Amino acid sequence: MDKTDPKSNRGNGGETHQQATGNTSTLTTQQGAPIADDQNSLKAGARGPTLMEDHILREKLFHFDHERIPERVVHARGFGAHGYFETTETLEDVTSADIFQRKGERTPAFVRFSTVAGSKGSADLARDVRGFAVKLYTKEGNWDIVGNNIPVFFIQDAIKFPDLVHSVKEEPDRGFPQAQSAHDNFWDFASLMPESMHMLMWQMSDRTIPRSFRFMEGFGVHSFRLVDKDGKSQFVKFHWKPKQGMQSVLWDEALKINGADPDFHRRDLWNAINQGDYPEWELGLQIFDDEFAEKFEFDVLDATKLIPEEQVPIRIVGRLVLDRVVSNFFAETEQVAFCTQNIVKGIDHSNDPLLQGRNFSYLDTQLKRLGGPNFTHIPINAPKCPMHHFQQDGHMAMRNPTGRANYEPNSWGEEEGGPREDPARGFESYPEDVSGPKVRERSETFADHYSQARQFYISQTETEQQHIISAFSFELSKVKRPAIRERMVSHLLNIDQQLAEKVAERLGVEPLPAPAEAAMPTRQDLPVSDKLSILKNTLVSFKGRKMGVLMTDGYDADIYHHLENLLKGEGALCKVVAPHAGEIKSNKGDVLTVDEKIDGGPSVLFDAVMILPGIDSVETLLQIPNAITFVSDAFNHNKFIGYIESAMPLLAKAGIVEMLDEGCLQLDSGETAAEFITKCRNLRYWQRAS
Ligand code: HDD
Repeated sequence: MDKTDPKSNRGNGGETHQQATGNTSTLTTQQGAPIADDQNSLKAGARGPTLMEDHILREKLFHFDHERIPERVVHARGFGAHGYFETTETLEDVTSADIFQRKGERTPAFVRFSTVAGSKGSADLARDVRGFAVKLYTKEGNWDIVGNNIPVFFIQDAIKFPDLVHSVKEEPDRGFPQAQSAHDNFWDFASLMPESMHMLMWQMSDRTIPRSFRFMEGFGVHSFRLVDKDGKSQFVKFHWKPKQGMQSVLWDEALKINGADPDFHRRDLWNAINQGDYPEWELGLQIFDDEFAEKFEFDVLDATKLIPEEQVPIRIVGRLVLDRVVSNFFAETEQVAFCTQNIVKGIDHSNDPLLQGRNFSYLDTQLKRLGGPNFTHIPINAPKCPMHHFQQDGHMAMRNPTGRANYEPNSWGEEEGGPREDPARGFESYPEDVSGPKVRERSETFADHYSQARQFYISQTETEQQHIISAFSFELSKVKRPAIRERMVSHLLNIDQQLAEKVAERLGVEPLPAPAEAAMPTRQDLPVSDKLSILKNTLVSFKGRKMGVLMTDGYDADIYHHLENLLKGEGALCKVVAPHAGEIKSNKGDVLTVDEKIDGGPSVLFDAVMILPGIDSVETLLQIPNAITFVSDAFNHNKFIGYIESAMPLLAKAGIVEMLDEGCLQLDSGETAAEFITKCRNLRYWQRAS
């Protein structure tokens, strides 16, 4: 290339982009005019000022300057994927919803998972509720189930939502902390809102640090209504049950994962789908009638309460499969607009005051976020069934009614008159009797704030209870004002004495405060509900999980390949972690590509680990601090650890040789490898923790 050519500064080592990519399409302006030079602006002389005349530069900068849209006011950080919902049981007996009428029918779906508090660029493993929003493109209109991975909510009335969100987000004077509830403002608000106690128990449990989106449940939270073709109605709660089972990480892992891979959850979903390991959830319905609602211990319109599955069993009616990643994050994941008011005939809202407020808020927020009333023209939001209406114009209108008539009724006849109502097919609200004085009041039936919080706590395994105690202690230790800590302890005393005492001890709250004044005493008679625990419901399987194998040159090829094959058979992944990137060579001379250099692949990124140094090269690992923490962290996080004899010096340096337990296994034969995988199916060796 001629260095004196003023156009030689093209980047890519002097190649044009077309040459570098082999792409033959021509770069154009937004107006479609081909561009000859995208490297240099138009100037008066090579060293002179840029000319205003440069329409190509101006168009490019104009567009770039306007690339951002407001992030969601909550749930800003999210990740979406496409898939389908398959009806596995017809429901004509309880609803006229078209999606449930034909067994085996598939309905396109889009799902967005999210955290709540953090900004768009925050880390995935914040301790936070996860959003689980599902858009079902049914043949009779879009139906959105905008849920969370927790079946209850912090507040009972939508009027408190802005306060809740303000309190958990960054404190307004200083602009931090980011994506954390561990600060004064959140706990100040929460401790003044006894109705949040049940949700706080869930928030402080392992539910809020899921291993991945694939391993969490989803809930529609509110009671909705199902309405059948004769107008008869029953209540319903929606549940998504992961076929992969449930799994969470430890808090210490969450903190470390955030450093090692802040995109851990989105990368996991992206990789799983691209590898053909499609995550799947069953849709379960809890259906109950007005009679049950009347006699149930709590108000079914109160979003801080759940109905234990033991009381109303779940009926599985379909499955949701995610089988396609987005092709453009902004176009799909960022622009998708979920709205609780997107329901279809056969489904209806209930009078839950939280839901009623949401039905305003979601539509309203899209106007701000997406810039106008035509956001349903964006492909990800558009129904996939025919739609005809007289709504017109506005910013960015892509579809306007055609023909003469843009109003209704009209007398323009079939051709020109446009769409007409269809009383038989159209949406009908359930004609519930409603009357009452206009009041700003909370129903007395919403007043019990502690009983289900207690039921949740006593339903957990001892390990899970320990995690809850630790989480409360950690979060409240970040609170600076002692009165807030004390107030929280006084609430915990209404939930469980031991829980309160342990948290108080760790916070140095002494003496114990008096229990908080309660509108209703805590019920001691609610039974343990096993379904509320993650660990009591662990699916014994290593499918979809990841083994990290710490290796060096000279590794034993037989052991590695045997393990790798077993993992493949299990539907799990095997990742090579080594002191250097590139390749490593086995004792037989064959070569493996390294997946992670040790400092980029700590054991927190894996579900179980294997330590497989070359016979003579464990010394290399002993010199690397990250190799030592790879082992000690895996042990402290109760992971299953496989090792070969020559790894012993590393285990010794990690301080675990004296403590080797049933969760650690020396592999020396095919049989022991199989035994190791069988152990790994339990996901964690929790006995180590106790
Ligand atoms: Fe909400 C977003 C879930 C109460 C107002 N919410 C949002 C998202 C999820 C939920 C999953 C993200 C959707 C997406 O991925 O785009 N929200 C819930 C659940 C609630 C809840 C399960 C209680 C049961 N939300 C709630 C209330 C209000 C809102 C009470 C207001 C009165 N939520 C919003 C919002 C957001 C939102 C401000 C922000 C972005 C958006 O809607 O599209 O309108």
